[in-house]
Amino acid sequence: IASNVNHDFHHSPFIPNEKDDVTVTVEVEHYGPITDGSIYFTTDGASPQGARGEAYVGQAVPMSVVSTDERGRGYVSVLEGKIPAQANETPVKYKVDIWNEEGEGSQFADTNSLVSTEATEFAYYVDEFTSPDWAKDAVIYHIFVDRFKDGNEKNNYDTVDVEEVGLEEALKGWMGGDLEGIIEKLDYLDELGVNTLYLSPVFEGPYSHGYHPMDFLDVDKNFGSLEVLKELIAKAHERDMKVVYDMVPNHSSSEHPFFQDALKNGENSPYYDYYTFYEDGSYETFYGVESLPQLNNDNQATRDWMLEEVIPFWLEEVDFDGYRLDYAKGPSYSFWVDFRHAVKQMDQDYFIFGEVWDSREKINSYSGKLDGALDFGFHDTFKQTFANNGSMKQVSNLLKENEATYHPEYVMTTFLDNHDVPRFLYEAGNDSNKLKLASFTQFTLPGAPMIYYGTEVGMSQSGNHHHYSDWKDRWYREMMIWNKEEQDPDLFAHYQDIIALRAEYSALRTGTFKEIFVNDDVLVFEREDQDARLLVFVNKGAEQTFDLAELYQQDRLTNARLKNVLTQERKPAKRGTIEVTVEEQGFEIF
Ligand code: ARE
Repeated sequence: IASNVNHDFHHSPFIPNEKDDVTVTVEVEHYGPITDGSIYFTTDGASPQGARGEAYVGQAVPMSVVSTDERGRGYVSVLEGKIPAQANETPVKYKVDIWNEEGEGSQFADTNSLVSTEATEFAYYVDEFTSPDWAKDAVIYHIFVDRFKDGNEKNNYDTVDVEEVGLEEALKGWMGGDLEGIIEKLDYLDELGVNTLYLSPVFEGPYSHGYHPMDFLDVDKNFGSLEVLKELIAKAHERDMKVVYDMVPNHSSSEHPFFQDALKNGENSPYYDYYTFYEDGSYETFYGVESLPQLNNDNQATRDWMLEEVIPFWLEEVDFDGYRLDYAKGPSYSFWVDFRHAVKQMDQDYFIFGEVWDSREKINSYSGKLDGALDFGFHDTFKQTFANNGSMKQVSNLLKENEATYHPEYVMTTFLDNHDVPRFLYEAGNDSNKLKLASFTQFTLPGAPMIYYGTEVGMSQSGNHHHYSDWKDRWYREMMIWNKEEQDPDLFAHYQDIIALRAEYSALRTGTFKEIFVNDDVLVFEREDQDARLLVFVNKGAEQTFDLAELYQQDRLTNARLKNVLTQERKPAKRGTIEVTVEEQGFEIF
C-alpha cells in the first residue's frame, strides 16, 4: 500500500521529560487508501512487536490520518499518534504500523538509514535536553594538525619538499605539522586567550587531513603517537583548556583492514556488513569517493564496535573532551540516538557537535541527538555581509531565524572560515578591517565562536581557488605563519581583545539578544544577563552619529548613562539623549 514511508526519527519533543506526551508523526506516500495505524511501544527495553489483529508485545496506541494530499499518481498522508508521558530510565521503544481498508499493513524503517528496508524500531530516553555549560563559554581554536607547526622533524616520514615540488603540489601532501608542534605552541594559544582546541583528525591514513582512517584506534606516525597526543591533552588541561577531536563515524579508508577483508572474502567476511555492498560489487561511499566506503552503522556489529570501542577510546583513554562529528548527516538518526546515550553515560560533560552542512531545518533535526552543530548559515551570511558587502539586514534575519529555530541548549558554533571553505580574509580582498568588524560581531553575538588557525594573524591564500576544479581546498590549508614579520600584529591584538571581552562578560556568551536597530550598514543590539546590559554598535558604512533617544524611539532619555567598555569613558545623558559616533567600518560596545 505504501511506496515510501518517512519518519525522520523526529517524534516531538525529541528528548521528552517525565511530563511530556510524545507525538509521533509519519509521512506516507501511497497509492491505495490509508485508514489508520498503530504505535506499538515498550518501556522495559524489550522490542515492541505487533501487527493488526495479532497479539502484541508492549502497549499500543492508535494513529490517525491528519491530512492527505495528492502527489504524482498517488497520495501523501500524514499520520499522528501520541505515546503518553513515561517516567523510566530504560528507553521507550516503538514501532509503527499503517493500515489500509483491507487491513494490509506496512511497517517501515528510519528513512535516513541506507540499507534497511525492513521495519526497525525507534527509541527515545526520558530525560532533560542539556548541553555542557563549558561549551556555551567556549572560544574554540581550530587546528589543522599537518599545517600548524612542525615540532619534530624526525616524524616527517611522508613530508614533501616544498622547494622541490612547488607549493601548489606540496599542499596536496604532508607538510610536517605534528602534535609536538601544538605542544610547543600552547603558550601562544594561551596568550591569544582561547579556552578550547579542536584538532583535525590524526588517524592513521594516506592523507594529511586525516579523514581517511585506516585505523580508528591509532595516530598516524607523521603526527606523532598516542603518547604525544595524551601529553598534549594533559598539558592543555593543565592550562584549563578543553580539547575536542574531529571524529569520522561515517566512513573508513578503503585501505582499512575491515574493508580489505570484506573485499577479499565477500559475504564470508565478518566485516561484509560493516559496509553496504551491492550485487554488482559496487558499494556505498562518501560522495562517490571510492576510497571512502561508507560504514554501515545500522548494522548492529558495526554500531557496537563504533560505540563500545572507538567512541570511548578517544574520550576515556585519550582524554578528549568531546567530538566535532564529521559528516553527521551520513549516519542514520537512530545511530545518533544510541551515540548520544553512549557518550552521555560516560560523562554528561562531553560536548558533541555535528558538522551538518545543510539547511537550518536539517541542522535543527539533530537538536537533542547532538549537543550542538556548526552554524553554516552564520558562515554564509557573514561572508556575504562583511566580506562581500551585503546588507546588514541579512545578519538581522539570520539571528531572528536562528532564535526562532534552535533550542537554547543547542550550542551553535560560529565561524568565518575553516578547512573546507575559502579564507575569510581572502574573500574580503585582504581588507583586514573587514575581518576585524566581522570577528568583533561574531564575538559579541550568541554562539560559541571558532577561530581557524592563522585567521588571527592575517592568513589569506597564496592561490586562487577559483582556478581549480579539484583540490581547491589546498588553498584553505596553507602552513601557519609563524614569522613575526609576516604576521599582522594589529589583528592579533584585536583577537586578544575580543576574546578577553567575551571572557569578561557572561552576557556576551549566554545573555539574551535584542535587536535595537538595523539598516544596510548598521546593526545595533543589546546582550543582557543578570551581570550586565551591553549595547553593541557595528557599522560597516561611513562614520555615523546615533541619537540614542531616537534609536529607542523615546522622546527623552532620563537617567541614561553609558560606559564605553573598550575605553572606560562615561557618557551621561545631555538634553534627554546621548549621542554615539561610530567610525567608518567601526564598532563600539557600551
Ligand atoms: C579531496 C580533495 C577535493 C576533491 C575530493 C574528491 O581535497 O578537492 O574534490 O577529494 O576527490 C576530506 C578532506 C578533503 C577531501 C575529502 C575526500 O578534507 O580534502 O577532498 O575528504 O577525500 C559535503 C559534506 C561535508 C564535507 C564536505 C567536504 O556534507 O560533510 O562535503 N566536510 C567534511 C570535512 C572535510 C572532509 C570530509 C567531510 C570527508 O570537513 O574536510 O573531506 O571526511 C553543499 C552540501 C554539503 C557539502 C558542501 C561542500 O553545501 O550541502 O553537504 O559538504 O556543499 O561540498
